[in-house]
Amino acid sequence: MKIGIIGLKNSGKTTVFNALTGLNAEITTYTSTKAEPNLGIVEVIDDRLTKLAEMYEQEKAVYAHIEFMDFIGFSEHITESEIFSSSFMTLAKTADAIAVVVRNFESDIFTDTLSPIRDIETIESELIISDFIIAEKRLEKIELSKKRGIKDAQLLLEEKVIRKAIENLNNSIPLRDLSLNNEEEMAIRGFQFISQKPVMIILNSKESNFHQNESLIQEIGRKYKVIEFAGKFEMELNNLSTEEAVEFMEDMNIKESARKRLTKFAYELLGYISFFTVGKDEVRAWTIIRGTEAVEAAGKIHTDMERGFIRAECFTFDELIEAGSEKHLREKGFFRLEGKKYIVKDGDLLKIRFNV
Ligand SMILES: Nc1nc2c(ncn2[C@@H]2O[C@H](COP(=O)(O)OP(=O)(O)O)[C@@H](O)[C@H]2O)c(=O)[nH]1
Ligand SMILES: [Mg+2]
Repeated sequence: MKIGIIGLKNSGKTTVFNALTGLNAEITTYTSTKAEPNLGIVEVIDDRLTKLAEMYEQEKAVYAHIEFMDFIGFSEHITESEIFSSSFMTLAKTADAIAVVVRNFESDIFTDTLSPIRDIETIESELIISDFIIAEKRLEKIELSKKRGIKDAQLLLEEKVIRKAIENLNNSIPLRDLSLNNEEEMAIRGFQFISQKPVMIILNSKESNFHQNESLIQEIGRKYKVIEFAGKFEMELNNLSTEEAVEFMEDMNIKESARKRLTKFAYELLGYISFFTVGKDEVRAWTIIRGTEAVEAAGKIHTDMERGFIRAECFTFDELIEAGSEKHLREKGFFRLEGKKYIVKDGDLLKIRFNV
């Protein structure tokens, strides 16, 4: 999973990026001219997989990964007409979800007043404008094609969706709020519209008022999924020993690390779940979208497993814990054989029987 971190300049994107990744990317109070984003890959530590490694006596546990991309503050650097061609948009398009870091701390470096709501609106309109430009350009091309006599069903469908998109964007409605059926969705998928991507707001609060922003969070929450960080504080935790960090977190009433909180949040936002496999020499977590069928999940592991799928041997992590071991679990009759169409659940352990 790839998450693109965006936001206004000095909102704390790099700080949050560092807090999440444990990396030490440069924090600047000035406009960086660096066009390259910071990239960081982190493991999704899932305690269930840790437990499985222990139970099956496997040394190797392969966790899922999340890739974070930290961009420069784009609205300051890129004029509207440049957005589409910019390296920013090209990269942002590869993200599965967008995390918008919003400033909720005061500092001398800002001349404007503190207003997270205003900043969210600014970012949202940037995304909308960017998509609007792309959609308009596409519509011009479609009209040209039609003049040249190309009028196949696919083109007409695309035109319909693009017009619908433009109408929405014109009314300041992001494309993620546009309801499209499967066909319509497919017709514009190639454009990777940025306002269509799932979005989460990271409210970056100062240490002294962290956890005291209920009404603000409620207000943002009416439109967006929102999570609160104390970015600077949480970044600094990375420099402490584990014991010290735990103590500091307790003081701030932070129960889990920024990374863990964001991971859970992102999985929820994107509708992702995990299933596990126990192999010869590793236990492993796999990420799939909720609602995925067993045969498709098998394909995640290996295309041969999808092609030659026979059955999935299946039980849940909770059942395994309850039984105490796989042997007991079989005795208790928790062990299931599922077919291709079985909808894989979060926490399932799968063994795919296949034949190619
Ligand atoms: N007080 C406070 N300052 C922060 C916080 N997050 C970032 N800053 C400061 O804001 C400035 C810009 O941070 P940076 O992460 O570089 O912002 P970016 O431009 O969005 O990447 C730096 O001086 C940070 O120390 C925060 O949560 N609280
Ligand atoms: Mg930065």
